[in-house]
Amino acid sequence: MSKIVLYGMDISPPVRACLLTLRALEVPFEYKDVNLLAGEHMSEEFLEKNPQHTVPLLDDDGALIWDSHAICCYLVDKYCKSDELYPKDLVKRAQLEQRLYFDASILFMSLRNISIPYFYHNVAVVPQEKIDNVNAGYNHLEAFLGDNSYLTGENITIADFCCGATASSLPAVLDIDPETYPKITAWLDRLNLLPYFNEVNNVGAEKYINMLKNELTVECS
Ligand SMILES: N[C@@H](CCC(=O)N[C@@H](CS)C(=O)NCC(=O)O)C(=O)O
Repeated sequence: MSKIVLYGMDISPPVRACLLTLRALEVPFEYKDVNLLAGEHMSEEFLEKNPQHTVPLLDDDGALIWDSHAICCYLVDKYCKSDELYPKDLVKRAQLEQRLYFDASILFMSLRNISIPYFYHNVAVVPQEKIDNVNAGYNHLEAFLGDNSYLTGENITIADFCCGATASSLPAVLDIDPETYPKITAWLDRLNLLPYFNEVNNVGAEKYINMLKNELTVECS
């Protein structure tokens, strides 16, 4: 088997999505910590590997892949004997990919648009509009879940790992009210039943929440 290296930082939701996928697949890998807060992602060595300077970054025997969603798809396609986590059926795959693009462009972005100004520019006052974007993401997620146990049906997939890693970190900026969002709440409880979810995801998510939660205030308009 080829040598897999994942570059990441455990507080990062997209990194945790890849760690969840690797753990589900039981694929051995080496983990290399990249301290974003110390600027290690801007080093010449890292930029040569990923000019977009983001984690996660996967190095699979010299093949460099970044963006957590691309990494998770690649890992299942290459290393999973069954296609349950990322179905080959075209319609199921397209529906799952919609959830991945939703995470990449809406859900995670609503968090990144608040956390990056805070971590890199000490911007602790958050415009209400950015909080509204988080709420809009929650509303979509609640609707996508519908009556299903997981995001694309009754089976857990990489869409749950990607959106779950983000959703469990979003309380850093806005709590998930169980009365408003009962389906998201039940889904996260279900993900918590995975034997590795706490260790692989929640420890980093809690660290992330603790770093942000009491530091941010919402701008009064
Ligand atoms: N869409 C990307 C987002 C990755 C991302 O924004 N990662 C953050 C950490 S959570 C990062 O590396 N930030 C440093 C930077 O953008 O320079 C993915 O899913 O991998």
